[in-house]
Amino acid sequence: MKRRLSLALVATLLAGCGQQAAPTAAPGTGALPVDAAAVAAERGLTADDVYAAVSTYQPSGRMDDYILFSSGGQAGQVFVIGVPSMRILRTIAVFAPEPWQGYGFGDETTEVLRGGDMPDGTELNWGDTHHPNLSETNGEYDGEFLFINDKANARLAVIDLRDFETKQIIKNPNSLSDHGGSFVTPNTEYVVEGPQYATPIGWEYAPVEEYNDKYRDLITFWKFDRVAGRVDEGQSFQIELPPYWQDLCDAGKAVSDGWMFCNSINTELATGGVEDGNPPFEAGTTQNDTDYLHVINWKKAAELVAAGKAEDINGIQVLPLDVAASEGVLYFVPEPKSPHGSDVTPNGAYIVVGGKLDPHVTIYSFEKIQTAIASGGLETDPYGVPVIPLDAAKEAQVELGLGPLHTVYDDQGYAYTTLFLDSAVARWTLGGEYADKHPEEPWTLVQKLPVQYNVGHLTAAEGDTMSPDGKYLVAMSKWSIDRFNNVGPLKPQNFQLIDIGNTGEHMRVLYDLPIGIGEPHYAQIIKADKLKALEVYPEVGWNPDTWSVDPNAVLDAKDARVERNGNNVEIWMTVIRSHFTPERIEINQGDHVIWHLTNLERTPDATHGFALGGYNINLSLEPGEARTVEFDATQPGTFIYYCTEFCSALHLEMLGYFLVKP
Ligand code: RUQ
Ligand code: CUA
Repeated sequence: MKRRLSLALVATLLAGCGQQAAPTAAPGTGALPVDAAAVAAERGLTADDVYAAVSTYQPSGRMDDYILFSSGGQAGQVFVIGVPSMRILRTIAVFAPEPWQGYGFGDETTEVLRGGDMPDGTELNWGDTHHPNLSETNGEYDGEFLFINDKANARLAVIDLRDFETKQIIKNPNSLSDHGGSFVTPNTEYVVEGPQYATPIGWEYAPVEEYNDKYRDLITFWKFDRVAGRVDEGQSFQIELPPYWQDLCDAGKAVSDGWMFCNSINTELATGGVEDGNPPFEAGTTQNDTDYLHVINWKKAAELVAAGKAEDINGIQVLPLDVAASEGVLYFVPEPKSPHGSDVTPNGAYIVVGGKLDPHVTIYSFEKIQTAIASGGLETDPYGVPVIPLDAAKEAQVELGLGPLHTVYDDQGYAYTTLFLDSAVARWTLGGEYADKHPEEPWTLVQKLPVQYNVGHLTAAEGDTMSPDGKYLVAMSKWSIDRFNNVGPLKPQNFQLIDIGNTGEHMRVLYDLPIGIGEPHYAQIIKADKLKALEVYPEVGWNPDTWSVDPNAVLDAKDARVERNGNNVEIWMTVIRSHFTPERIEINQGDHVIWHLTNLERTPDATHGFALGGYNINLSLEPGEARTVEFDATQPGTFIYYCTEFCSALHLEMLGYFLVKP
């Protein structure tokens, strides 16, 4: 119901929200701005609108309580957003070149990007990012690292949250498609990359007719070396899985620590071919009433790999399917129907699976799964994997509505599930040890909140930890249709901030943030004070990749120089407001150029750019940063390098001539 606001009502609302509300105070003194009520009335804002506005507005200079890390979808990047203001703070370049960060335009960041190329050298310059995961210690976000997968090419990236920069991209040597990643184990022992569409191992050629025998999926456990801040490929392993198209995964925690849970969407083994009269994929993959929740004992798998039960395929240890099935690593439980999210509750006791084509979420009990495994006598699927009957593992089913996808949790014993087809978020109650936390019956639907529209994932404050915060959800809606000004047929996505902590029983939408830079999937929200990002690099001459002073850094402008050795020209350059030293460089066509640049600044935000027009070179040098560019001077002529950041009043004068003599 929309109510027009009276001035008195606004005053009451503002007073109720902790604002100073003295309608008689003089303007400009910080007391209640009576004209704010007039503005609200004139703009036709309802009481709900004013509540939403005062819940999210941050005065200039006030920081947000939470930081949201969102996948950037096909943009290939990560977006960083403040909550509750929903201000976009930053993009982190990951799988695609990003000019304003100088990412992928000549310096060492290009090597990071190229580290994810195909084994034959084919360059990959984009990614389809899906699920960012923050590093965890004892099941809590620790604010140190962020991981994200690329579904299009089966890759994983590592981002260091000291400087919010991508440090490593790994191409999966045996998979070409992933989806259930990245998900971390509770102490970030492993970063998990779960598969999606099956191919032969190493995506070798094999006719589709040989699908059942030759095509496989692989779940990858990338060993994370926290000290190095990199994945250690040599300590990582994979488990061979049937070609069932595993989908989303989640790691067990507390009681279920050591286990991993992934669902799957094609136990039908459909292979498409609508042009040959076969059922199309969408029909072929939805014939069965159930698919299989995969229950994986990763600690056991790691032991078997260490005991030599795996084989090396393309440089990584692969645990064969028959070993996984016979040695207690892999079990299946039926799950209805074309499932999607697989989400472990904060206490690790339950796994919630959304049915997608079923109006229920199904809740599995980890304890019941263990009992069924211990009782033995399980039948197997055609690949020899033991199957636990659904009834033996099921704790409850809750009917929520159409298209349940993903579930997150709060601190009050509620779960929240997105309903894609209903365009709604459902709040429902957990049972077990959560039953006392809320007044309602366990395992019941409490409220459905419409969101706009076709919501995919949702994310909760500290939601994937063992102690979620409640307070906020962000629903990540795929369609925005009529929510924003029309910008043509390609519409933005719509991130909707939802209040779940301050309004009694009722959820409500507080804010719509259009995302016109990709179609994000998942996001995570961390308490802002857990992040310990640097203001400036620790010392002048800092190399962000080696995390130490670069041997080629120039710490003083008087040491700037150019040296020639045959056809090799090496330049040591300093950068500071408002000049490059040197300002003239003359070389010969065909010279090989190695150009070291050091930003001497210590002032926060005193970033300089370095653009070399005509040579596709563009760097961003943050305070203290040292970078090196290497290229062949193939084009003769008079070129200009200049600073791309408006760093000072004399920024336009910050340039130099690069003369290449024919
Ligand atoms: S998946 S919503 Cu990776 Cu659900 Cu997209
Ligand atoms: Cu440095 Cu502009």
